[in-house]
Amino acid sequence: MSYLTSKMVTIMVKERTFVMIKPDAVQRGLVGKVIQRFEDKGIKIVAIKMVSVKRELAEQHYGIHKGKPFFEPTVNYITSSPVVAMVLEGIGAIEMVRNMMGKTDPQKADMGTIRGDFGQSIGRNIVHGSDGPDTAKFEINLWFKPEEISNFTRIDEEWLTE
Ligand code: IDP
Ligand code: MG
Repeated sequence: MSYLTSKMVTIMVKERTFVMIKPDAVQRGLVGKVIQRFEDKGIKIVAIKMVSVKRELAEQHYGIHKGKPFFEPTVNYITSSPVVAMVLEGIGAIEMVRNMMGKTDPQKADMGTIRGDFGQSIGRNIVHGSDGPDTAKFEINLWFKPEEISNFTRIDEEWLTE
């Protein structure tokens, strides 16, 4: 039955997601460690750059949170020092990256997740990852021009799936 099938079948869809290594992680020298986790998982970097984020970009990126008490502090945080912006690609990459990041508040994030292992406070939580397919599309377009994204096959890709 279709409703059972939808729960039993793992859908193998290649996705792209936007990931940002936030200013605290750059300042604390964690860029390599955070990227290493994604590479170790078999997730492919298809675009990467360091960005000193302008206020306008930060406000667009966090536009959905406008009016919330943490909006201004978060915009200030993201514009305070450079970030590393990336497009990552892999099967089910959007949810996989969110799971690898852990809960928004590093105090509540499980150990073994990036936020759980490297962070202490919700206002300094190391990393951002798109929260769904529509957000991923919006954020990739916001941060990257099409020509900044590379289409290529990594040599280990055929060993990631059966
Ligand atoms: P997410 O990054 O896990 O998707 P969101 O709820 O979308 O979490 O919040 C966006 C970002 O805003 C967080 O990653 C964090 O940097 C900041 N933020 C969210 N809630 C708070 C808060 O209560 N205090 C301070 N900063 C917050
Ligand atoms: Mg979010």
